[in-house]
Amino acid sequence: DGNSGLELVDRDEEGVDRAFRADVLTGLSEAQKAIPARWLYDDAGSQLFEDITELPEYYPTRAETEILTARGADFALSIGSDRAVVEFGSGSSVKTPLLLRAINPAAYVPLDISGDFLRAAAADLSTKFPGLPVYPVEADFMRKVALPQAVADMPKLGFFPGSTIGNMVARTAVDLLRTMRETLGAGSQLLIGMDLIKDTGVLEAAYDDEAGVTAEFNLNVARRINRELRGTIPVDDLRHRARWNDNFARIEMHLEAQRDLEFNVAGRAFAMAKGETIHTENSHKFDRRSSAILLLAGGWTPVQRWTDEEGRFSLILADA
Ligand code: AVJ
Repeated sequence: DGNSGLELVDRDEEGVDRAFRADVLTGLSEAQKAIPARWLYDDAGSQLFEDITELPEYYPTRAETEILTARGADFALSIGSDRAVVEFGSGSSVKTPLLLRAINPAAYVPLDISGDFLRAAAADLSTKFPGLPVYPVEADFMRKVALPQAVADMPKLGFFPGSTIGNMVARTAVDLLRTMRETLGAGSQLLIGMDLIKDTGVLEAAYDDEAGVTAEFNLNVARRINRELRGTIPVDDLRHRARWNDNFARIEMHLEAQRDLEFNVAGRAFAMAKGETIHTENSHKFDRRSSAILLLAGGWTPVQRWTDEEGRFSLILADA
């Protein structure tokens, strides 16, 4: 958008995001076409995701908020008030105040790749918690982040809500958990949200709602390709699909061709046969054991685990 001082996106002479183009051209050339889920979240996609969190079928946000509201006293006991809270991806404006109110930390460090999101979140938090030192950092948290000097000597609590870890395949998730450990340092803790395996009908409805908001969210990535990469994808001939893959314990979102299609993206030609799909997102679900194994592989030892009343979602506290 040009008005943030530091631009983390690498654009060519025409303003095209190079990583976006490379990911799309590579992904559309594979036998199972696929586009990495991060590209779903442009401004329109981020707004649609906010709308998703309020759908009757989409339980994760409400379930996690319930835990954060009900378990505040537990968090205070297990975490203490001397820590700096480091939030990975500070988009979630509703959950953070619940945690901060519960544990009353020494400082708050929101990390986000979007400077605009970051400044908005930091300003909002400073208003709600006038005495809390807030040190926003514009950074890609998939890499090790140098934290501000002001929190160098404080023990850290990493906060990674929303089951965002579930968007990653295991090896990427493990890499991220290890990177978080490097960012936070020895003696740190991590509070991480992980959505739970449940009835397939409930899961599939959460990702294929009656109102069609998730369908719009999914189709938005095709619209984005058309807009930003000179694409000619006939969006009206794609259909949103959400299905449970039991072998990998994940919901998969796909865009399915409703007829044989031919289209161009960034000057290259692609074809889809009727019924063929573009895989656009994974949302892995966990149980007690699989969440523990993932955390342990990432260098974190789970020490406490909370779920909502209905047992739909978990928040796990782990030690570095
Ligand atoms: C933001 C990744 C946690 O997987 O539940 C919601 C994204 N996709 N509906 C999720 C999403 C479709 C969401 N996460």
